[in-house]
Amino acid sequence: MPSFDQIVPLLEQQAIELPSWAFGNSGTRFKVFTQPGVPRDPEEKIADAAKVNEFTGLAPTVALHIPWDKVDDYDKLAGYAADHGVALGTINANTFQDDDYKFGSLAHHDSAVRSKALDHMYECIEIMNATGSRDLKIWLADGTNYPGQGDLRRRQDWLADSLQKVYDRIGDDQRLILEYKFFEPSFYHTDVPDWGTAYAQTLALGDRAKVCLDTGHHAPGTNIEFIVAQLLRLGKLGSFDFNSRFYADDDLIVGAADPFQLFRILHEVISNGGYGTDSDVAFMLDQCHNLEPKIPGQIRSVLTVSEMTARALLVDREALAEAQTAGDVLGANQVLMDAFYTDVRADLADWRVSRGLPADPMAAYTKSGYAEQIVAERIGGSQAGWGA
Ligand code: PSV
Ligand code: MN
Ligand code: MN
Repeated sequence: MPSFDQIVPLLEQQAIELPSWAFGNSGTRFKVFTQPGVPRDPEEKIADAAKVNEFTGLAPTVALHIPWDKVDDYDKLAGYAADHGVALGTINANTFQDDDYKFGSLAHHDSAVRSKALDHMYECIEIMNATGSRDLKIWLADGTNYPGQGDLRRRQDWLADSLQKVYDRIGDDQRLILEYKFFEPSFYHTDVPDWGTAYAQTLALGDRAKVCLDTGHHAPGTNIEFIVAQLLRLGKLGSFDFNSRFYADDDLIVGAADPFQLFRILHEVISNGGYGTDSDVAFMLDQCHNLEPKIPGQIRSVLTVSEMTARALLVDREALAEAQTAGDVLGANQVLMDAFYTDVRADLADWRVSRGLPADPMAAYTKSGYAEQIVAERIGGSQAGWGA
């Protein structure tokens, strides 16, 4: 097994993007719980995300969701982010919170609605041009609730046509990232339900169209790491939305439900060229904290991603390949498990200190007094938008 020192240069290449909406009030379909001190505007969300980066050194960019993070001046917002030591990242489109989108958006049967959704995508591309963002992430709530409600095949054609128009607008250095989800809010069919559909749709567009894998968007029991390996093999894994789930799209803290699954995913990422500065796979969190405080929730998640990445980097890949070639089932499995069971927490704490970061980011955040400061300063925080 490699030593911790050997993996440090690779660990240093890790960057995890934070979602602006993780810092606002959120809840379930039954109740949105408000928390004192939550951000009232996009600037305050960025300030909170910057705190996560300040204490962990792992989260240098913040993803925006439009229109939740709509502002008049995106140059100014990018400047504000830079002043706080972070940059603006992925722009997430939102065609799911308007009455016109009741029956869909880019896959809608009515060309007038598709056209309205396209205008939103174009607006997002304009924002990307202003913020310097590389990725436009599209998740669609499009689908139907009852057999017969929609024409499954024609909706794929409408979707393909719409996506082509969006793709034609993005710049040479920009990417269209299509996120799939097997159900919800539609319960009979969803227009982009799985990696195969996202792959087929993005393949038709071209090299700058890729797939986003949200770890909460699969049926229970799905082998997600297999999908990771397959998409990497096909050159189509664009990004991750990390979160964890027990049942459906629970959007819980990363690794809370199944840290071993996270390790297995990261093992495939690393083994198949999806990790590090040479790779263009983006790591993002997509969580909504209903019960726990927002900033510590994000700190916990980025630390867990870092911890599982370290363990996955420790896999002795030569020994693994040898055992696999020899048909040594138990030996191969042992190689993986040896890395997974390695406690890297003390080494990671030392590594953080060597980079001028606190050994224990959570404790340092608590001690900083920032939580008390925002409670005192901010009255009437805004809603995340999701789960409302
Ligand atoms: C949809 O469930 C999703 O995962 C998409 O990424 C949305 O943009 C996000 O959640 C909103 O929270
Ligand atoms: Mn997501
Ligand atoms: Mn989701």
